[in-house]
Amino acid sequence: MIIYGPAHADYDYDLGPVILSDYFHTPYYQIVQNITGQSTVTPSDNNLINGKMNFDCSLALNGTTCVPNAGLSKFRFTSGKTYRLRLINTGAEALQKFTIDNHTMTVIANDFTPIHPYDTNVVTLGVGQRSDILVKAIGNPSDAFWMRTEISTNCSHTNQPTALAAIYYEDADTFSTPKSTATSYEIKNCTNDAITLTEPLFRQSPPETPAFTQDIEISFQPNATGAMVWMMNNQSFRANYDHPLLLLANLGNTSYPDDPQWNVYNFNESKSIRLVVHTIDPLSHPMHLHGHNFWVVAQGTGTWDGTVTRPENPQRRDTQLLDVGNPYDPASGESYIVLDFIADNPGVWPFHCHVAWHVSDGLYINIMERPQDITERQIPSIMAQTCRDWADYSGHNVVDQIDSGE
Ligand SMILES: [Cu+2]
Repeated sequence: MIIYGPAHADYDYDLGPVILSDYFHTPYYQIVQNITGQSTVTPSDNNLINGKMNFDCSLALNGTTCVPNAGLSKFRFTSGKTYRLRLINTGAEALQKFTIDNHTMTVIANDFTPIHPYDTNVVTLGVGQRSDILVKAIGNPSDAFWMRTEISTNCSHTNQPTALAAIYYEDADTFSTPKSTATSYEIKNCTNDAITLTEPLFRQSPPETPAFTQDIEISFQPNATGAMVWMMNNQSFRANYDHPLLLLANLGNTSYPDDPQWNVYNFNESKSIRLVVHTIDPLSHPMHLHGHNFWVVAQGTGTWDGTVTRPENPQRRDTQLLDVGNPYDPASGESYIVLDFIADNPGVWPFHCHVAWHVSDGLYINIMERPQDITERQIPSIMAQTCRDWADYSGHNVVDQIDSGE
């Protein structure tokens, strides 16, 4: 779905969504079964732009699905015109580095939050992140160039990192193969661009001192049964399908002492909330909050010293990459992000890593916001009917919950 908001930067044509995604030949359910509770990784088999990229199926594992020569996505440019591309990382695990040979890109929005435009030769997108960019067609009418997205192998696991799409100018032969050279860029870490660069167009400042600050440590460690799982503050999430938290909260039941694995953080009537999220583990995490855009008031390595970046108008978005930590440097090897938001949306909101295998292994908490107001909300009757249908189904069938259930 595209929402056409007012444009704050001029362009001639909207090319619509450009979907970047890692791809696995092994079916999703099978991968989840293989990784849940294990410390194994499943590298992706390929990388796609708008669902396409060729593949040599002789390299595919036996018993997996593989379609050779799926072809490449193709785009048309007219010399001198400016194009808007709506980049989306819809993948399962990959951190994407998006480039267009010979072209500079102008980033105008992150996660649908308009920002003051800035130029870059590479756009970084963690799973679930979106960036709107403008590209000026500076080539000649007969030119052809590669559009590329590369899975960062420093930050993700893949056997084939490169996805290509072709851009043909108005007089180019659309059956030709572009001969352009890839943009070189430095991979320094597994974060988004510096938050000093990404300033929202519409100014909003978080409260100087949030009403409540929650520290959250992310770690990968064995649970009580020895399964390797992701934890937030030493607790891994596991859903109970029979007890939807929003329904319980709506009925006034907001404390679950027997079920620590529900990972509920009840912030009660706090008017503003700060999450200080940190890890020493050597993997990066695109952290996503439902129901809000948060301010990213700080990111870095070591221990946060309390400094807020551009306090009058910090970056706002709904998914932010937490960099890799360095477990060999326990004194200063942590990475952190600090996220502020206003508690203006009563509900029970997931805050989780967007990497599919991490959330399957429990990297997830529930943020309970203004529970008093939740009890006063009317839950639509279709939801109650869904609960009755579920009770009927699960009463007659064994439900195989192979992962955290998020
Ligand atoms: Cu993660």
